Amino acid sequence: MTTLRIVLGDQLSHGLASLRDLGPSDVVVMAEVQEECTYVPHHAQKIVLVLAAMRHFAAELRARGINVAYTRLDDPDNTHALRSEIARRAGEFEASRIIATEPGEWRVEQDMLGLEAATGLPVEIRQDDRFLCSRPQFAAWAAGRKSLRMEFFYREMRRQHDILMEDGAPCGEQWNFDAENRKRLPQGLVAPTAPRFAPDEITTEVIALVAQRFGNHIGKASDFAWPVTHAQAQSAFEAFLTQRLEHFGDWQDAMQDGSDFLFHSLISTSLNLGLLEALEICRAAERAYHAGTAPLNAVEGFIRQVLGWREFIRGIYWLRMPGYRHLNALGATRALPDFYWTGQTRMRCVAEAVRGTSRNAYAHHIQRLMITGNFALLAGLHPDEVDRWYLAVYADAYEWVEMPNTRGMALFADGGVVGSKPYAASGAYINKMSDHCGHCAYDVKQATGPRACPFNALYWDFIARNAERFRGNPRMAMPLMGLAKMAPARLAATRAQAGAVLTALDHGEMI
Ligand code: FAD
Ligand code: DLZ
Ligand code: SF4
Repeated sequence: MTTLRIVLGDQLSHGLASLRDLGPSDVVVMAEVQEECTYVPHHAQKIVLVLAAMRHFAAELRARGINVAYTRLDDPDNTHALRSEIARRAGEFEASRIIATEPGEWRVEQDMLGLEAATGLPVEIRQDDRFLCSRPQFAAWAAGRKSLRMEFFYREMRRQHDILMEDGAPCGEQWNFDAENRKRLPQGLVAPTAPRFAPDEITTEVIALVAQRFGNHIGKASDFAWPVTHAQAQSAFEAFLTQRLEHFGDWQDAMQDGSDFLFHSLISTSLNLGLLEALEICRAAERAYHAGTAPLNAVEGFIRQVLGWREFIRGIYWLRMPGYRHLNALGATRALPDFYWTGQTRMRCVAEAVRGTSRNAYAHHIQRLMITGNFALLAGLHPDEVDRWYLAVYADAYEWVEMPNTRGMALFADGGVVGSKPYAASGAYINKMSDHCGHCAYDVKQATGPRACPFNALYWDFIARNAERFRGNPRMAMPLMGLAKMAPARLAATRAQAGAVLTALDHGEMI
């Protein structure tokens, strides 16, 4: 009686639900398949990351005496889709049943749900309890609420898991210290270097495979340096705890020309693969606070990202899929400009975000939200195209986390499910939070004229063209008031400038 135990590319946890109660004749099935490597044109380093981590995990399972049927990308028998690989293994091992763990993507879950019909075997799909809030728990929390706000969800998670709590109240008598976490970086400040990992033999082989097969994808496989094992992920996280957590809060929203990582933790690639555990991470950060090695604004800010935002975003994805992937509340239609792939733009802030993205398959949150995301929002880029880009270019991108962040938080295409207002900003915000403008061909103080920062005109054009939509939203009252106060001639000139920028975009001209 052989049971197939399915482990997908982002399910590399030894405690995974589908790996529990393994019998001696059970077979773990893992498969590298072309379909998963190409359903969007993933960054070369993202493919290396997933395949190299999968190979290391399979080796760890085998070292524990577990039988693993592992399909490599270049195996001649590879059918190159997850469902057909599982069906092939079911026949090969004359399996009597299949056990899987909830996939991270709706598309893959549809595949798993079709397995019974494809194989004629019973299929059990177990809850993915690596997440701290199950899908039913989130649905129960959401039921009957008029709006779903992360902040209230987060407080419940803090209480439920007893994190940063003292006698039933939040540590520091405040749930959220965000107001302290919006500082600009002091000039000349150099962030500690984050550890990068030299490829071993397994990873080197994957790098060569990816370079050969996906050489036309964005990024260089040979620059790969992300953690691919539990041990590497743990040491990367410990370096964050001891060297960067202390200032995580202060400079969480800051950007610096030439700096790719600043004080961010860089744990998303490992967390999302299953190389780190969310609860462990939060407890370790909490210990740093109690030990006095990191202040509360940093620790609370960090824990809110993992316990709050990460779980909330996943909850929204499963609550609202499959309809969520079609939402386009602002009716955005424009094609994604080429500079999202090439970085060829005179807008320094965008060029820097794309440069880091291309180099590392990484950009930090504010670059994703307030630079590339903000530009996409203001310019009215189609959410399908923007989603495809974010899903492709970041090493931590899986649809459950990418889509609500992109379509919801950055583009407001969900009409206010993830956030209560669009994160729209002019150049002034970027100038406040970074030193990019000092290196830019454009002048951040100008809204019209040949050197005017494109974000300025696009911002006012965005507010003006959506004014009716935003009228009933109290959080949009300030920008609408600003719009109303603008002299008609100035508004007309600003909107004409925006029109010229958008026309240039449509014609593929350099901006
Ligand atoms: P840190 O800044 O150090 O934060 C710590 C951890 O908190 C992260 O590793 C992550 O696990 C979690 N976290 C923080 N913010 C969020 C959030 N908004 N949603 C979910 N988790 C969060 N994150 C992904 O993991 N995958 C994605 O595909 C992804 N796409 C995004 C797309 C857009 C448009 C935006 C605005 C954000 C996206 N994020 C995504 C969220 C966030 O930007 C990344 O998690 C973060 O930049 C990863 O870097 P870090 O590990 O250094 O994070
Ligand atoms: C992202 C990715 C890539 C590039 N390759 C594979 C693969 O070869 N095999 C696999 O099982 N998973 C891969 N993944 C992850 C999947 O696309 C998808 O995100 C997860 O299966 C969802 O749980
Ligand atoms: Fe970006 Fe405008 Fe500043 Fe240039 S001037 S870096 S385009 S915000």
